[in-house]
Amino acid sequence: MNHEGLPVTKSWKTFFTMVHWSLRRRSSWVQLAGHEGNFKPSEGGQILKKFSAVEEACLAKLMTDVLRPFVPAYHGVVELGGERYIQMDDLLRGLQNPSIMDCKMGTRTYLEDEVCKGPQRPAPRRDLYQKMVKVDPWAPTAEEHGQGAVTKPRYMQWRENISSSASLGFRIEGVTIEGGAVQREFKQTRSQDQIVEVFLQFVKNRVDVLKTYLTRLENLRQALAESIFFKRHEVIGSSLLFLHDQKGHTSIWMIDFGKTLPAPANSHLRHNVAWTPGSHEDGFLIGLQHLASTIRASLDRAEQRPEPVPGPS
Ligand code: I3P
Repeated sequence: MNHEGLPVTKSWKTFFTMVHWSLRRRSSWVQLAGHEGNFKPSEGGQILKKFSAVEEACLAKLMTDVLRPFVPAYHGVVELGGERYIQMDDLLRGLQNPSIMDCKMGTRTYLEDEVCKGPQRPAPRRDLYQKMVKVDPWAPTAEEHGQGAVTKPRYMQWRENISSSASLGFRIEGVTIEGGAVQREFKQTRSQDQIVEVFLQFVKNRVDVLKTYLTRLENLRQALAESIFFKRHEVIGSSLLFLHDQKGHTSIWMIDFGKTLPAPANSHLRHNVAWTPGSHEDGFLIGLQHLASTIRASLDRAEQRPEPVPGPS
């Protein structure tokens, strides 16, 4: 439970996965979404996302906040087949073969509650151990190897450190270029230089797209500085979704609020300082600042490269 008495539900596979399906495989969308279980199509350019009280509370508040232009429009809760869903705008509506990048924001990607100490210590998990050794067989300690399991906070902190989350306050989760296959192999994409190369492939060296992204990020920064919502919430596991298409539509959206919780009443979140236990700081603005400098560096490089970067799609 959080301070408002809402149950904290798990965040889901990203919006990014769902929106990709909705475009690429329209005929099998329902079937695929059914398998996924968290999304359903809806009428009139909207989508349905499985209900989460935490996310619903955030979207409802965001609709009256200065951040509203940066969030998919929320249209309330609907019930379908005995399940509740959050209805919101499909951000890909009207886009042609869009390129999409999901950047998970923050220096911390787990909730403070997930690091309980003492008798409530989180149970070691075999699945997370297996994911860890797949990336780096040397990462687990001798004890973890012995157990064949690691705890979730340990796994999440390791993920933050092998990627750019810990150092830059954001990381690339997935990319699709012009409607191509989803690329997810970014777990060890850590340095700004590596990320610049991904951005250049993502935008196919387009200076105009990078400039529009930079302007949108600056507008977001200004809105965050004024936002009451942002002052009062720790934003964990939320992403910025970068979208552009061949017709020149370019935008950035804040998505995934399943782990965004109201901060305790007496806390004054700054969002630009390192987390210490109990501080509830998320490092969101550290990520925003590094994203802007990464895009600026990409812009500099794109201006020096006349030819489009050969992308993987
Ligand atoms: C997952 C990722 C998710 C997290 C999930 C991790 O790791 O960090 O954010 O879900 O935890 O396994 P990876 O990206 O390496 O696949 P939450 O954000 O909901 O915590 P889970 O295994 O408990 O679902």
